Parts: sequence; C-alpha cells; structure tokens
Amino acid sequence: MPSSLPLLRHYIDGEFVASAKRFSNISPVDGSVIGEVCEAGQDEIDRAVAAAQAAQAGAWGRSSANERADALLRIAAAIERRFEEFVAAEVADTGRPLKQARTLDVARGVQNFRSFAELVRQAGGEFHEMRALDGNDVFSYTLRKPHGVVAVISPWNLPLLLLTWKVAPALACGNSVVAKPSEETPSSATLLAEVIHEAGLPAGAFNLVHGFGPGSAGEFLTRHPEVDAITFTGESRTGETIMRAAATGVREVSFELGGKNAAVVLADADFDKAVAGVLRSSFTNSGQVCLCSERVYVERPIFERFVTALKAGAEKLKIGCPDEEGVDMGPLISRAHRDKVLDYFALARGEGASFVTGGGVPRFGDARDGGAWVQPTIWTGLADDARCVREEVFGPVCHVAPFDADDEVVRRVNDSDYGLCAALWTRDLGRAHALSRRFRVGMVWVNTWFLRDLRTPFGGVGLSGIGREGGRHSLDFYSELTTVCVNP
Ligand code: NAD
Ligand code: 6OD
Repeated sequence: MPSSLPLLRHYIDGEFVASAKRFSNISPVDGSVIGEVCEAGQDEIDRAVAAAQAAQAGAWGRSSANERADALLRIAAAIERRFEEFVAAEVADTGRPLKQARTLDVARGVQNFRSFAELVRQAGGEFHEMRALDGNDVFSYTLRKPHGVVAVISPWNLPLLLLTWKVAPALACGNSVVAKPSEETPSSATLLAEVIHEAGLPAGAFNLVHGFGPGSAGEFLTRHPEVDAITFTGESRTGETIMRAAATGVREVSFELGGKNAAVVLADADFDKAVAGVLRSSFTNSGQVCLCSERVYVERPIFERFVTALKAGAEKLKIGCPDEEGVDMGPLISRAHRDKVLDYFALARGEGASFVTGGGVPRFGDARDGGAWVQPTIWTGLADDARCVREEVFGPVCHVAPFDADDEVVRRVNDSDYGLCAALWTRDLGRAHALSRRFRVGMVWVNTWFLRDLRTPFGGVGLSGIGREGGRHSLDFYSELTTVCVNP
C-alpha cells in the first residue's frame, strides 16, 4: 500500500528528484514517523555537483551582484509568504515551541537573505594608487569572484537559521551551492528549495541533497573533487573528518563547531537579569544551541543565592508540546541524543556532582513518553577537570561553580579545548572590558546573550571552529579576490 506520509526529495538541477534509498523522519515529541526522506548516494551527489558547475558556466556565473541581491530578496519574500509552513516544518522536525520557530528560526531565515542581499549590493572592491619606478602612476583594484561550487553542511539544532546563514552569502557571492541539511531536520530545507525554485534562480545554482554523514551524502559531497569550498556547522569531531577530506585538493573550509561556553556572573550584576539571562543561555532550545552556557561561574558572595534562584527558575520552565500555551522547552532532537545526554547525567553522578534540580526524564503518561524529553538540570560540586565540565553535552544542563578573583575566573573560563563564546553579567563596564579582552573565545556577550547583529563576525577558537562568518567576513569566505594591477 502506498504510504500517506510526505516524501521529501532532493532538489537537483532545478528539479525535485527522488532516489530509491529512504529513511524515516521521526518526531522527537512522541517518536512517531512523520515522513520519509530520500537518501542521496554517490550518483545524486555527482549530479548535484555537475549541475552546480554547469550553473557557473551559465547565467548564474555571469550574474551581477545586483541581480543576485534581487534574487535573495525574492527568496526572503517567498519565505515570508510561506512563513507558517516553515514554522510548521521546523516544529515538526524538532518539537520546539511554536513561538521560538516564529521569532527566531524562520524570522532569521528571512533576515539572513535580506541582510546578505544588502551587503553584497554595497560591497565595493579595493582601489590603490602607487608611483612605479618608471614614474608611471599605477593603480590596482580588486575583483570579487565566486569560488565556484560551495558545499554547505548544516546541523539539526537551528535547522533553517544555520542553513540560510551559509546559503545566503554563498549565493550572494555568485557561487553555486550544494546543501546537505541534517538527516534529523530535512523539512524546512526542502521548503527552502521550493521557495528558491519559486524565486526563479537558474537551474543548478542551488541544489539540495538529503542523507547522513559517513558513507552517505555528507561524506560523498565533502570528498567530491569538484567542490571548491566547504562550509560546515556541527560537531568538532565531524569538522576534523571534513577537514581531512578538504585537504585533498586544498579546498577552503569555514567551520562553526562545538562549544563548552561559560557564563560569568559578577557580584555587582543586576541579580534578576543575570538569573534570567543564565536561564535563557543554559536552557534555550533545550540547551541545543552551540552558544549555550554549560559552565556558570558565580562570584562567591552571591553564589548560594544565585543557585537557589536559578533552581527556582529552572523548575518553573514549562516543558511541553510546541503549541502548548506558555511552553518554554520542547524535547531533545532524538532518542539517540537523549541517551547521550542521560549518559552525561550518569557520568556527572559518578564524578561527584550534586543535582540541584532535574537529572531525569519527565513522565507525561501519554504519547509523549515515546519522545526525547529530559528535565532542565543544574549541577554543582564538580571539579574543573571533570569530563562533565570539559565536554560538550548539548542538552539542558549547566554546572554552577563559585569563584573569588578575576585572574581565577579567566583561567577557568579559558581552561577549555573549546572557545566559542562567553556571557558576562556585571554593572561594572570597566571590569567587563578587561575580562572580555582576556577570555579566549570568539564572542563575548555582556549583560545579554545570543543578541546578533548580522554584520559582526561569528565564530570560535580552538575546537570551536576555523574562520569567521557574518557581514563582510562571510563575503570574504565565499569569494576569491583577484588583484588587477594596471600600468597605464
Ligand atoms: P554533526 O557534526 O553530527 O552533524 C552536522 C552535519 O554534518 C549533519 O548534516 C551531518 O549529516 C553531517 N555529517 C556528519 N558526519 C559527516 C561526515 N563524516 N562527512 C560529512 N558530513 C557529515 O552535528 P550535529 O549533531 O548535527 O549538531 C550539533 C553540533 O553542532 C554540536 O556540537 C554543536 O555545538 C555544533 N554547532 C555549532 C555551531 C556553531 O556555530 N559553532 C552551531 C550549531 C551547532
Ligand atoms: O546567529 C547565528 O548566525 C549563528 N550562526 C548561530 C549559531 C548558533 C548555534 O547553535
């Protein structure tokens, strides 16, 4: 009997195409199968890359920055027209609150296309004059050209936001794109292919392939010799594998990887704002944001009071289905990911953590018990070298520890293989500037968290990534500069 479930197909060379191999799309809310997804093999990847190359040789390769900016604006408008479909797709795959999908995920999908449309329209080249030895006034200028074919590999935690964050600038710079979304979140990516089709981009300029990483679409794409540059968001270990693949042919990479981020609360902070801020930075999206604070350092005079208030706040968070009134937290992305998070809870017990709150699985007594839920969890009492303080859990959990001095907290914040971001809570801006300079991270938020000006550089140090994207930094990664020196 034919299945009534939606079948998500690849988008290759301007057409939606199926492939024989399939996998199931599972709802993390209750474990039910909500769709079937085509899995790309080497053949689909070869066709997508060939189409992308052909688009470079055709109208897309000859397009002007203004024409591409117009195309990006059409895509943004098309996402807006189908806004609620995108929200539904994102919510179905992830189980996140509807409100978050509306205000963060899909809203940022639109903004990513708008902001890179503006940026590429404004982006000028460099111009320099110089007197040569023969007395001639020589001038040099730069041309911004696409790399050619860019592979975009994205994760499941903020599916549309993180996919469009890379697809938009790659297209803005005139590249052809072959995108592979996470196998956990294929739905909003498929809708994106539909709106790009509606926006009338030439066939092959944007291609979408579904599948897994190793031995599947991700590996075949990143190893493909005709892919000119790879942009990846995901786990640091996956980044290492992709970097090895990119070494063949010396292809450029841009990596946004994991984090074990610190929040630092100074004794002079606005107490209530700091508590609310840390609740947000630790538990937003069920802790599944690379920027989440999994390590919280609180200046000793306010430590006990802070832990008590954080516990009260965490216990008030409403866990529930996307459309429930006032819901704060949905499930994790999958049962497999929940097992990983629960393993860390067990490890934390073994490493001597006190569980201030949480540490288990909520029981609903309905279909949700088949889903991937965990309680927001707070630990104290772990040593700085505990695995739970050093390794990224990527769930709704933070460890809170006291500190006494600025030098000490700088040392402890920096004692990490990761270095994505830090959040600092204080009224003393002098101290904030001094500490921000000393933290070994790509981004510091002071009295806020995850507030994004899309023109600013985004990225991390150490295991958290390579390079910066955002604003002109994205334009630099997604283009090659050619210098032309003219002796008139
Ligand atoms: P992941 O590395 O498992 O997967 C990310 C993507 O890579 C998926 O599309 C996956 O199919 C693909 N992939 C996996 N193995 C591959 C391989 N060998 N070759 C090619 N592609 C492969 O990451 P995830 O579990 O989807 O996402 C969570 C991780 O992403 C966390 O570590 C989180 O911190 C990180 N992340 C970082 C940022 C950032 O901006 N720094 C943003 C979001 C997520
Ligand atoms: O806001 C962004 O542009 C961005 N790249 C966010 C990443 C979040 C990580 O989970």
